[in-house]
Amino acid sequence: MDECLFCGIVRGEVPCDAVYEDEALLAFRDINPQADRHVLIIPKRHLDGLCGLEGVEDSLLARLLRAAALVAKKEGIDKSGFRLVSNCGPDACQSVPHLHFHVLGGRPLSGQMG
Ligand code: DGP
Repeated sequence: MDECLFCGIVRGEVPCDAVYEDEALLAFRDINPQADRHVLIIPKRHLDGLCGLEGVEDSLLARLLRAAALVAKKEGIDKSGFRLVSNCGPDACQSVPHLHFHVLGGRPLSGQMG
C-alpha cells in the first residue's frame, strides 16, 4: 500500500504531529480538527478499515481501543469526556482508506451522531 497517505505518515515520509507511538500504533493530530482536541489513532500496519479486519488479531484491536483512553488522558480530556469514531465506507465519509479512530473532545460535543 505504498500510495496510502497514513502508511506514508507511519514511514515518516509525510510529517505529522504525533502524540503517542508504540511498536504497533501511531496517534497524531488531525490536519483538519473538528474539535479542540482531535487526534487520529492508526495501526502502523495497513488495514483498510473496520470492514477489513478478518484475520486481524484481537490484541491489535484491543490496543487501538486502549490507546484511545491513553490519548484522551494525554490530551487532558479523559475527565471532561471525548468521543471515539471510526468512519467506514462512503456513507460515513471515510476519506482515508487506512483504519483509523478519531478521538474528539476538549469542548461539549453535539448530541447528534449522524
Ligand atoms: P476520515 O474522513 O474518517 O477518513 O478521516 C480522515 C482524517 O484524516 C480527516 O479528518 C483529515 C485527516 N487527514 C487527512 N490527511 C491528513 C494528513 O496529511 N495529516 C493529518 N494529520 N491528518 C490528515
